[in-house]
Formats: sequence, C-alpha cells, structure tokens
Amino acid sequence: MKVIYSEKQNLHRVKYEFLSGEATPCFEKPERADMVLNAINANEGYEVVAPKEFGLEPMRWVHTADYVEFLQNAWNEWEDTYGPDRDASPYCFVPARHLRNRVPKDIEGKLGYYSFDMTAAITKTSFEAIASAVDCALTGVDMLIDGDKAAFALCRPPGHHAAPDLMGGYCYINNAAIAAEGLRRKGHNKVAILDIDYHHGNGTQTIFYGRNDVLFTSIHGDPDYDYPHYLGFADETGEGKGEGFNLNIPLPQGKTDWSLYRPALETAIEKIRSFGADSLVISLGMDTYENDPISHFKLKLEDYLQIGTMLGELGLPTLFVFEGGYAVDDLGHNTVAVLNGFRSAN
Ligand code: OKP
Ligand code: ZN
Repeated sequence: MKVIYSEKQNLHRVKYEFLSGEATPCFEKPERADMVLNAINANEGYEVVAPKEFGLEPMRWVHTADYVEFLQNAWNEWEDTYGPDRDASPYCFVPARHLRNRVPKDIEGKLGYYSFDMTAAITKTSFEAIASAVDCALTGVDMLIDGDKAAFALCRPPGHHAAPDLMGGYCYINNAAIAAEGLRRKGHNKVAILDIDYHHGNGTQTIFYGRNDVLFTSIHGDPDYDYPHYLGFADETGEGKGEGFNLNIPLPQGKTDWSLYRPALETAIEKIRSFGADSLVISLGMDTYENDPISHFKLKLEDYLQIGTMLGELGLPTLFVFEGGYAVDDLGHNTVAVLNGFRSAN
C-alpha cells in the first residue's frame, strides 16, 4: 500500500491551545505524523511517496473562495498587528445568534468570523502545510483512479471539522471532502465517506448534506456530551435530495468498547454497501483509543486490526485520510493495525 506523506506538513506547529481554562501545548503536533511514519517504515508492504502538487483550486471545490483567501492572507494581516511571535487565533466568534453575519475588516474580527472555536490557530507557515495535506489526499485519489486498491494519505493538519467557510478543531481545509469530491470528478458516480474519528466530522457532513452522490457516515462520541457539541446527532439524515444520505451513529462516552463499537461499524458498513459506492474515503481518526488524552472510547490495538479487516471486506477502492489521534506513543501501531487488517482482507 502506498502512503502519501510530505515533510512540508511539519510547517504547521501551533504552540498552545486553551483547554478547560488553561493554556496547554497543542495536542495536534508534527510528532503525531512522525510516529505513524516510523510505524509504517517498520512494517513490510508499505511504500512512502511524496505528493504531487495540485494548487489551490481543489480547496474551492468544497470551501468558499473568500474563506480560502482569508486562510492565505491571515498570517500577514495578523503579523502586521501582533508581530511574528504569537500564533494568530480568534477570541470572538462567528455571530451565530443575536449578532450580524457580516465579514469584519480587521484580522481579529475575520479570525472569529471564519472559526467556530479557538483550536485552529494560524502560524507564519501554516498555509503551506495545509496545502500540502490537500496534495497528499489528492495524490491518493489519483492512485485509486490509476487502479490501486487502497492508499493512505498521512495528512496533517487534519480536516474533518472544516466546513465550507469555517475552521475549528485543529482543521482548516477538509482533506477527506476534497478527496471524495476528487473521486467524483474523476468518474466515480457514488463515493462513500466513513468517518471513524472519535469526534463527529461536522465539516464533512455540512459539505455534503444536500447531496445524494456522496454518502457521509460517522461513528463518534455522543455530541450531547462531547466535541463538537452542536452537530452529529442521529436525527441528522440529510436534506433535500441528500435526505437519507447522512448517517450519524453517536455512541456513549466512557463505556464504548469493541462490544458496542462493532455493531455500529456493521451498521455503517451495511449502509455503505446498500448505497452502492464506487469508492470509499475513510476519515481515519485514531482517537477512539483507550489511552487517548482528549477522548473517551475504549478501543484497543487488536480492535483496530478488526476494523481494518471489516473495511477491507467491503472490497471497495479505499482512500484512508488521516485525521485525529493524540496518544502519540501508540498512534503509529494503532494506525498500522487498521491498514494491516485492511490488507489481510484483500
Ligand atoms: C480534532 B479531531 C474536549 C476538547 C476538544 C478540540 C478537539 C478537536 C479534535 N474537552 N478540543 O477530530 O481529532
Ligand atoms: Zn478527533
């Protein structure tokens, strides 16, 4: 299996995030990808390749032009005011209720307009990393189109929380959504997305909510008790012609182990099968792990091998796109277990 990875992605390194009332070093850090790469290199059957370059146009397939332009310019506008040492981050948010939905002129206002939380700070070189992650995902798309059975885009920063014009949850540009749209544009009539990150992929859901050519399925911590709090409930089933093409399976935090997870995965897989997908994009978040520092499921190493096997048994051309996972010491082994399971079924 080919693994697409770019060192440019290390250009995105945010210093702090604000969690539970204090500043802590950011959980979403370059070492995450290093650990996955180490585990890949220690295993047989993987070939790490650099991405091709696709430019900025594919970002506009799923994001608004003004949002992409904002991301491109945000650092320079921030640096004009705050200098080079502090990461650009919002403190005041998109006026969802009781305020006006109007793009402000200053950078502080823009950051909050285009964010839904405080965890997506921008550094001087973030945009290069963000663009490189998109290149990794799209290079994977081309591999499937050229006949590879599967590929793994080792993307950083992650993307599944990024909506058409919103960043948040460590995400800026939605790599998995761009990959799904890329598969559509290259001739796959029906593309399924399965998001197995611990957190609901609110951005991906929003992007495809009104469409029937891209199915979005997600298994995640119950948003009544967990991030992203305001989307990801079971009654969100799609709208318009997209009605019936969105499946959320929220599971209880704290007690979700393999015995609860497996039937949920079977339900999602059955939905993908009956949809009749030509290909599958997996938003591969590894934060369902029992030792993840910010999540609350109880999956173990051997469960990841099972997940991979079940996904492989679907028999679809499959692109894995890396999302979350913060238990850095075990992240590589867990990730490779999914991929090994997938390969064992093919
Ligand atoms: C990104 B991805 C929980 C705070 C959550 C943001 C989490 C972003 C997750 N108390 N903070 O889906 O892994
Ligand atoms: Zn997550």
